[in-house]
Amino acid sequence: RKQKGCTVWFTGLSASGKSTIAIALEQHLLQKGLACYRLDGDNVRFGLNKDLGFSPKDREENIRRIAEVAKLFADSTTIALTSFISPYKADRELARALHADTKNTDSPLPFIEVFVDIPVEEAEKRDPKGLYKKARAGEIKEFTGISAPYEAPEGAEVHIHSEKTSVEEAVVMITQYLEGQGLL
Ligand code: GGZ
Repeated sequence: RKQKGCTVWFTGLSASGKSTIAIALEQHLLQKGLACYRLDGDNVRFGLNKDLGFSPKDREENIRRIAEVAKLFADSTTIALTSFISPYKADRELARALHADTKNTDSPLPFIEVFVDIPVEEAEKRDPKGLYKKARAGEIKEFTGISAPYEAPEGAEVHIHSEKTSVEEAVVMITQYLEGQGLL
């Protein structure tokens, strides 16, 4: 049976666990023999988007380009996994709309939004890279959750409460959703 492509779009605060879950999901899919590709800050913000910072305009352009690239992977029948804060509702809606738009692809491509939900206090307690501390000290400006907004999704296909859900459980939640949609 031919694999279908789609984009699994993670959104959530820094230190919410998005990348950890995306990596575990990628491992799970690869073990099943499915083609997938994970886009995250490490391979995008240092390459394609190295000209962009964290102003609202730059985040918008960051998300727009990532959405276009994810869509191309999905169109190639790969499962694209994206792991970016994507704090603005309008930018996520644009990413979704691009996947539905058939101007540059044969058919609409499924877009699955996964909200990795964590209270900002909890993310700040985790602070694995010390970024929240720097943001509180004013050393990082416009830091999401501290001095820049995070607009929580309302209609995410999968909603993971990060403090109460293990990485393995999160992977099961997402794969069950994808199976239900006939995507796995
Ligand atoms: C938020 C920032 C900022 C600011 C640097 N605000 O925990 P991390 O380090 O590894 O993940 C964060 C990453 C966010 O980049 P994204 O491309 O996902 O953001 S967005 O979707 O909003 O465009 C964090 C680091 O970059 N970082 N400065 N000011 N996160």
